[in-house]
Amino acid sequence: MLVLLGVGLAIFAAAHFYDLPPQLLQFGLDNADWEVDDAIFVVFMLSVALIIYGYRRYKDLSREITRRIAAEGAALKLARHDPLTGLPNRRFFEERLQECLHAAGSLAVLMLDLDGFKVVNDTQGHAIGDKALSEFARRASVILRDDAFLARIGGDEFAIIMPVVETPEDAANLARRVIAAVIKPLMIDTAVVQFGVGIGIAVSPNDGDQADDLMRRADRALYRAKLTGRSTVRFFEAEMDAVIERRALIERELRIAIAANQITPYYQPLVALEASRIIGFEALARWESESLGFIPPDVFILIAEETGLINELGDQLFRRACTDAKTWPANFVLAFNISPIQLRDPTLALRLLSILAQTGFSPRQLEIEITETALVESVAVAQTVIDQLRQAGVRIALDDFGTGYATLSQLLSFHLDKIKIDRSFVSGLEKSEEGRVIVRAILGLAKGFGLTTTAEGIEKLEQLLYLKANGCTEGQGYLFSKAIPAASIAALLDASQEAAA
Ligand code: G
Ligand code: G
Ligand code: MN
Repeated sequence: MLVLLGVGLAIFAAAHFYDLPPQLLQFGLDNADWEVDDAIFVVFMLSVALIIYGYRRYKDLSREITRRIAAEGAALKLARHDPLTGLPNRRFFEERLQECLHAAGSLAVLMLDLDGFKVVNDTQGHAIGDKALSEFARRASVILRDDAFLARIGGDEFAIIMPVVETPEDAANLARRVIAAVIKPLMIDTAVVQFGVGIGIAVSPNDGDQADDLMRRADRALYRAKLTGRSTVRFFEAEMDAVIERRALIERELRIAIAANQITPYYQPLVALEASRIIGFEALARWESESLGFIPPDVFILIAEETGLINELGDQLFRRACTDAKTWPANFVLAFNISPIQLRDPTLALRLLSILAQTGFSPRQLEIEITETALVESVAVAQTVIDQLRQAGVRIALDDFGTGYATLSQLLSFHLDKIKIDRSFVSGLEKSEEGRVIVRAILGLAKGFGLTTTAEGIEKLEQLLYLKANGCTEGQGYLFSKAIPAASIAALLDASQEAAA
């Protein structure tokens, strides 16, 4: 109390000696007849008010500070976590990996990528895709021990740090348990979806002692796992670096080759079996690189697909093929391959039709070859593209029939004109009665639905005779000819006419 009074007096005195606020002065004048008691009382009240005000201000400030700390904490959590699954994100993962690497001993980095996620996301919608990712995160979290660190580092990519491994087998066991937990089908609303997960593993210090080296190498092992098949586990191997570097080299050269128009279609004859006559050609891309030599099409087509170059390359090859095919006999067919990636683009049909118009090649002479995978992957877009092409008079052939996952009803709903029987069935003809039963069944099915058939990969006369006897309409294969350059076609046609005569 005394202290308060002291403070009050001090303020009063100070106000006297220095400049008093005008109101206070007025107050003093108005109340000049006040006793000292009254003055002391006023000073006392003023001091109390001042102290209460100070205290309130202090409380406000400390509340504000607490709030800011909490907000910063939330922002920090947001910056280090993925909002969808609540898992740590890539940044947090890298920080944690750095920390773990400071400890002595061996650790494992596992890179995970869902198999089949894109299809679910595209066909069932993003809401289902989101739920599937959350469910994946939940299942994986459940089976991980406390010391393993799981993060979502990209769309359907996850990563795990196993901070202590005695032997690499520990990491492989963990990977297998994750796969086992993930592949059980899951119900989302009314949809049943099922994924696999590919896993690549790098182990320190053998595969590197730096975070970025380990992550890159686990990624390379993952890339290989994905190529091998669904739900596969692969460890990093030194040879993978070489493969990836080679791939990067091919990709660089491929860009140059496309820009310079150096990839050209070759043409393999299509033969009508009954009449033994060439009725057209399938265009097959060939690339002789100046620096790398001959690169097989399955290698560069795959890279073109993965890099998105396939659309440009496909258009370029198609333009070239139409120009070449215009010089062939008027009733000849040009068969042209379209990859599943190309069929995801809704503008594909319009682009092909405009190239037809520009080159003056008739849509009625064109046969587009698509694979089952394309039909399963992006059904709606594929259907639209196919409808647009068919309306223009283009025929649609199903390539590599029997090697994909399409169901019969899916196949029928696409209104195909032709089935191309995969060469694995043709080479299976002489192997067993089962092989022959399958081919006869396919031919019967096609006939029943009014589809023509081309047998691929005919290499032997016996194969040809068997196919012809069982109603196969067309054939293709080394027995007739491999793919040849455009410039050799005239000579081939002359030779086959002479042979017929
Ligand atoms: O040509 P083969 O000769 O090795 O062809 C290998 C694979 O590459 C086949 O599956 C074939 O369908 C595909 N392919 C060949 N040429 C083209 C092309 O111009 N476009 C697309 N998308 N695929 C092609
Ligand atoms: O996937 P698609 O059917 O488009 O690919 C045709 C592939 O088959 C090309 O790689 C082509 O070179 C190849 N091919 C064509 N005829 C034969 C053949 O008689 N035997 C073998 N093994 N391959 C062939
Ligand atoms: Mn083909």
